[in-house]
Amino acid sequence: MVRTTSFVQKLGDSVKKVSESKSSSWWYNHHMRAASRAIFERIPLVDLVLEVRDARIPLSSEYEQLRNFPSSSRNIIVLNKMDLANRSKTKEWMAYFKDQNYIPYAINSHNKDNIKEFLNFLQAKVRDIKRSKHFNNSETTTVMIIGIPNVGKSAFANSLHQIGRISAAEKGKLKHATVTPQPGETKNITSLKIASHPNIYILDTPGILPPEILDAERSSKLALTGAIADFLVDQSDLAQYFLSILNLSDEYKNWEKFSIIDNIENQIMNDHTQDFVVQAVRGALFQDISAFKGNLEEEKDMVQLIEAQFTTLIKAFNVSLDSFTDVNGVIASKLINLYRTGRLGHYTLDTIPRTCKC
Ligand SMILES: Nc1nc2c(ncn2[C@@H]2O[C@H](COP(=O)(O)OP(=O)(O)OP(=O)(O)O)[C@@H](O)[C@H]2O)c(=O)[nH]1
Ligand SMILES: [Mg+2]
Repeated sequence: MVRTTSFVQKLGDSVKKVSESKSSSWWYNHHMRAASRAIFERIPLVDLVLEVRDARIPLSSEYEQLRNFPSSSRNIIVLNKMDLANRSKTKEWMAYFKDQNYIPYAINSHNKDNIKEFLNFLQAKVRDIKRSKHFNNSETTTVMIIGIPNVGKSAFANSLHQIGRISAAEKGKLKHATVTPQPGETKNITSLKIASHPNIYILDTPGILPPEILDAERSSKLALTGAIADFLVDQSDLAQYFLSILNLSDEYKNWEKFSIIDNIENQIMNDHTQDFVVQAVRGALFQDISAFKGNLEEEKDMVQLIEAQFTTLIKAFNVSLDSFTDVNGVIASKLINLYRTGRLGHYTLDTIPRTCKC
């Protein structure tokens, strides 16, 4: 397999350099170390732990520190951002985790129905725990959300808080954990009430990465999905890595209808929703890949196609060559933004280990 190797290595090397650099103020800094310790101390004290992972990278987004605790029925693996992952692969990953005796749950934190179903599931689980421990129902249950940065812990906590309060017909002001597309946003542990009778509180926590990530492939996937701050990696490297994945997938085959759009520039000017830009980008990528005669298993051919795509995308994104010195950087950021919001297909980047009997 080439395929994505040199792109992976390049990205992985730069992430490794940053993680090794003691001067990096972002990576495993004083605040991350303190938060990691605080979370570690609380794990044995809470009733349930929800380990949020990114459904696009169910293994690479593991919260490694949790390995120090025996896996138990108190731990649930939440595969969040399922709307961005490949749907059938998510089903396979669910089967994999069940096969490994974990309790997995796939979710889109922005989907109210998903959150309602999850709340019902969680309340049933809490009742089971209370029955087995002979607790009475008035006792408060604490559930802690943990995970690496940017997997959607705060978005998930907010949605549970909102829907939980509405279902319980509770009045009063809603709290709000900060949600942003940048990793490393949450700095403190915050408690949000998500259910009454019995009372359930959820603890949102800061995202924690391992002190060092040595595996280039894992680093690249973390960077592409947004768990590592963008300013630490070259955006063009990220975009090249993404294009190498797209070019070997079947996703672009759905975009043929966008490749016959004429007069792109005029239409972009008149379209205020940006939908047209997305269609123009899909159409351009479809044309480039389907017209390419090389062998994408060969690295030099893949590089050649990606270079051609960067040129085509200048027009599709309507980027003016006069306005920017780093045109490739601009194209790269725009492309990554579309990928991360699911508008350039749904990819699950991790593959299931062979040991699985599922
Ligand atoms: N498409 C999609 N986006 C999501 C989902 N959940 C969260 N997001 C987005 O992912 C980004 C990160 O969400 P946060 O909730 O801030 O992530 P976090 O894990 O709390 O991040 P840190 O506090 O930095 O560790 C935001 O742009 C969210 O809107 C989801 O299920 N689907
Ligand atoms: Mg957060």
